[in-house]
Amino acid sequence: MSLLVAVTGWIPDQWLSFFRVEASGIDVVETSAAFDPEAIEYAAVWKPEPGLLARLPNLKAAFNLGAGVDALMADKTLPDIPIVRVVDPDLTQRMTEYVVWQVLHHHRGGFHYTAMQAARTWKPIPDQPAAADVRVGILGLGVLGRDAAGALLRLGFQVSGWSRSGVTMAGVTTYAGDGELDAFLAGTDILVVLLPLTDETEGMLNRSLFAKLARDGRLGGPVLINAGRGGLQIEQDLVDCLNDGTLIGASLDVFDPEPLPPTSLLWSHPRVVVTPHVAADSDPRHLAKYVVQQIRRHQAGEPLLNVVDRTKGY
Ligand code: NDP
Ligand code: OXD
Repeated sequence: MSLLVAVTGWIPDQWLSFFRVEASGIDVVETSAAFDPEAIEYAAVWKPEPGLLARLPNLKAAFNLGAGVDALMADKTLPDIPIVRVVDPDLTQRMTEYVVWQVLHHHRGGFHYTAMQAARTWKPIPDQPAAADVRVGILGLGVLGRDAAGALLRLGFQVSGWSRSGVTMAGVTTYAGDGELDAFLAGTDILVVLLPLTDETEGMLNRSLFAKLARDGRLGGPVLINAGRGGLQIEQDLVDCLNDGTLIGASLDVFDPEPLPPTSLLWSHPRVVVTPHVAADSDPRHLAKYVVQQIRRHQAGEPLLNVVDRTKGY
């Protein structure tokens, strides 16, 4: 029995070495060397070449080495096998760090103080709002959204969340589905986006949505933080809304395409923080363990955990 490891854009040797440590008794193979497609029963992948999995006739399950499965779902030849995504406390913690970092940046006047330091100017923001005065709305109250919500609540922010099913969480005002989206947006000063990219969510971060965010908040206007996927946002709308004050700031970790082209206006926009899709990196040490444990469960006849719902696309 073999496990195929195929990662695009990451360092394959690093992943292979951690898998080989964890997977005693399992033959770990890679795409750059010859392998027998019939021997592969499991695959651990990140953005694999489309069609690769369809060429493995005995594949029993594929493990996506990230939380978001959009790249895999875009492969129209994907075989009808369970697709398992990452749910990992280390990745979750990293995302919560990113969200807290960026919320505090906007809440505490990060752009202002960076500019004032560059100008050697002592200029406090008058009447700094308290966290309790600021409403953070999380679009996507899943594994990552709920953890970030918990950390923001502990900091004292007012937190709300939007999901498809209306999942509830103590201390968080929750909204469900398209019918409650406008009400959610109307009560949000800082919009944190932790949604998957699906047919339903693609392009939803557009001018029409930004215009529905609260304009009566203590920060002087709404802020966008997107760590979900770049395909959720319409980049031109974002730039225009930042320029005309519909948004007063943004933190963006994800783009379409990635890497963000050097010509993008987002790089140099004075009210934008750009990071290169690093909000929550997948750590090979943790994920090799996670995948191999799941393979052993599956071989013992136990159900796989965190299987993607192919009809919902996440
Ligand atoms: P989950 O599947 O646990 O959560 C997704 C949330 O989005 C759920 O609350 C779900 O609602 C909601 N949702 C999905 N579609 C809709 C819809 N059409 N309408 C309303 N709500 C919807 O995912 P995770 O929290 O683990 O991850 C979220 C995303 O974060 C990933 O898909 C990935 O794109 C991104 N990500 C980015 C990283 C980075 O480094 N920038 C790292 C890791 C992930 P419901 O609860 O009702 O199903
Ligand atoms: C993920 C990611 O989905 O890295 O885990 O974006």
